[in-house]
Amino acid sequence: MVLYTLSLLLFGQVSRVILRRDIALIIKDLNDKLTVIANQRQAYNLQSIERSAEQPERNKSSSFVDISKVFGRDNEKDILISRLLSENSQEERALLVIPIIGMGGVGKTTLTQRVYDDENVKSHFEMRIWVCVSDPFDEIKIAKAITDGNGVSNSDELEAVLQCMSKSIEGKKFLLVLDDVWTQNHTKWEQLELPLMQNCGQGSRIIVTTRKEEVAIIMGATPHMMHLKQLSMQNCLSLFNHIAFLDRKEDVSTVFRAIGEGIVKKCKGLPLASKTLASLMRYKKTMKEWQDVLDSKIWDIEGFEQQVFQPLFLSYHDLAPAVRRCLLYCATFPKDYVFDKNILIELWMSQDYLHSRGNHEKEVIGQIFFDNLVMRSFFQDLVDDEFDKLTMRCKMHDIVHDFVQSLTEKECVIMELSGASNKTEPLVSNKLRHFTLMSAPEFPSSMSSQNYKNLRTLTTFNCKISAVDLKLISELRCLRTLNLSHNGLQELPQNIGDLIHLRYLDLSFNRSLKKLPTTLGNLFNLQTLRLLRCRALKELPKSMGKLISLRHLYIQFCDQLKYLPKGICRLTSLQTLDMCPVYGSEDDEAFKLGDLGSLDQLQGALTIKVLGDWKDANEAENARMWNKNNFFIWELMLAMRTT
Ligand SMILES: *[C@@H]1O[C@H](CO)[C@@H](O)[C@H](O)[C@H]1NC(C)=O
Ligand SMILES: *[C@@H]1O[C@H](CO)[C@@H](O)[C@H](O)[C@H]1NC(C)=O
Ligand SMILES: *[C@@H]1O[C@H](CO)[C@@H](O)[C@H](O)[C@H]1NC(C)=O
Ligand SMILES: *[C@@H]1O[C@H](CO)[C@@H](O)[C@H](O)[C@H]1NC(C)=O
Ligand SMILES: CC(=O)N[C@H]1CO[C@H](CO)[C@@H](O)[C@@H]1O
Repeated sequence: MVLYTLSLLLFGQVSRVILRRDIALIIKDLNDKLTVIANQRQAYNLQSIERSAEQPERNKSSSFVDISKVFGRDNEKDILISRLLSENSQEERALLVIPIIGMGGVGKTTLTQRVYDDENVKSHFEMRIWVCVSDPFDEIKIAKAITDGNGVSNSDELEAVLQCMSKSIEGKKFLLVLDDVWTQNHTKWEQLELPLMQNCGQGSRIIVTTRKEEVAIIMGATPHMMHLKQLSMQNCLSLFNHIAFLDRKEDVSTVFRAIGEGIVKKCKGLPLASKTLASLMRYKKTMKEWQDVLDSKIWDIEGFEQQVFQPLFLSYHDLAPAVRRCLLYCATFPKDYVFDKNILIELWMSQDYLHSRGNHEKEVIGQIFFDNLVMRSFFQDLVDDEFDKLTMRCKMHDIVHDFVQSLTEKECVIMELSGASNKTEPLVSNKLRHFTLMSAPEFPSSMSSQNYKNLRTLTTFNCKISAVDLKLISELRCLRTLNLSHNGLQELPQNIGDLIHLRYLDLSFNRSLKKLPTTLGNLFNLQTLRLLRCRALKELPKSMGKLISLRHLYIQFCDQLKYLPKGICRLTSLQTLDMCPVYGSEDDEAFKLGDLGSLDQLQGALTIKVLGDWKDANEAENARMWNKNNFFIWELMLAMRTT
């Protein structure tokens, strides 16, 4: 926390180190108390917190309960819908702001989501827009989100962005959801509200969800606010039972119901708390385990919002240590981030959090850990990926995110830089291991200092970095994970090959990146290389044949790649190869379709792209021969020239 305040005082350019002070303090306080209690656990009954399962549960078949099922709130839903649809509101203004106020975990977002997806609501509005706002309130980001794809302006000038926004909503009856708003700065709100008000169609509505009534006040929307109260005991219990007893036999579960009721009382009407606890109890089989949770001393800890953090703590402490680490790693991502299961597993692997057991590959262990976190409700909103059927996407509730961030405040720092400044001197503790840089035009010059020599992860989000300094790279000797995707990189420095601990490298979406240095081949620990949509990339270095640890190579949409280096056929650990360009010429340096045969670990989908002057299409037919277990050719793209 000291970190947060100091960086603002001393170095004005850091617009935020993302961590909300109040919540972090509460969690720290809880954590301290919990540690004290744990130290006295002989005297108390805390075994259930302390003892963590040796191995995580592995029951995939039943892991995905429908925890999105909603109990209660029908009344609130009807009221909200009628406010959205009513045309003859006494309110004269075209734009009506409806704040929904309630404590964290009470279900504001869930209620809003239900209303947002209601068929009547859908057909009533010409446009529906959902924006996750969080803290801080960034007008430019919000305005851009509202504009979305319509006449996007690349400018970061507030005026220009607002104009663009005004145009995109002009005369339209829209429903705008601003989820999780914290700002109490009237000016900031006004800047956004005025153009919305002036340009919207009659009957437009804004729903604002927030934990603070002050937010509704600065919006001048108090007459329309809705207080979302805690769920009734009955509904909480139904929710709890729905999850906790899902796959138990009736006669068994009745034994537990009484204890369950006691546990639900501790949730004080918060659906998130009930859900978290229910997901924990689902895997507790004995009466004693249930009683231990009910009698846990953690319930005696007093404090603001403790109702929602206590269950999270219980559930967290019950995880196997290895799974805990994987959960905490999520603190390196910004709020509202949409996680991709496969990427997450590759990242955990890069940090050496996954150890293969028996004949299970690390990826399988990662899959088990992921399921485990889903089962415990640490992740939510699970959906299959629209484009890639082999992975899944999910999100993390913002309170869970607060929770993991506060447990890692010294190790993980997310820093957002404002505007054009490059002189920032971020304050870094020597415990810093994972560093996420957001919205920076380039790496702050201070990064080439000793402070970062212990970094394990360096990630950029929404940055526009065009060059990586040799000196910076030379400092990052311990780096395992490097994400430089979505920047404007032209090239990589030669000494990237010195980062011999690197296991995960993402350079995707850098459209100007023409080639990779030969030294890349020195990264003999590298497991994942992501080069998606590097559209200017003409070839991969021959030295890639030395990347003997490589397991996942992503090169889809690298349109200029004509062939892969021959050396790829030595990468016998390779499991993922998403695209294989083959060029129809007798070049010995080129990887041929026949070479696929030596990669016998390959799984999943592969696009084969056949380019050039192909006289003989038989080779293409050969590709069909590797139709092995787990491996299928997704698409055979024949781009033969017919001239
Ligand atoms: C998984 O769940 C099913 C259904 O509840 C149960 O029959 C089975 O024994 C469980 N398997 C393990 C390994 O716990
Ligand atoms: C409120 O927001 C405006 C516009 O961004 C800013 O200039 C002002 O300093 C902010 N006021 C406070 C008290 O933060
Ligand atoms: C920082 O920005 C200034 C201009 O704003 C520029 O002259 C200088 O070269 C930059 N420093 C670095 C290290 O990029
Ligand atoms: C890497 O950064 C990009 C945006 O800069 C982001 O979309 C992506 O999810 C990040 N990946 C990881 C693994 O952090
Ligand atoms: C310089 C350059 O082409 N940068 C591109 C890198 O990739 C991002 C995301 O696709 C583009 O927005 C940049 O223009």
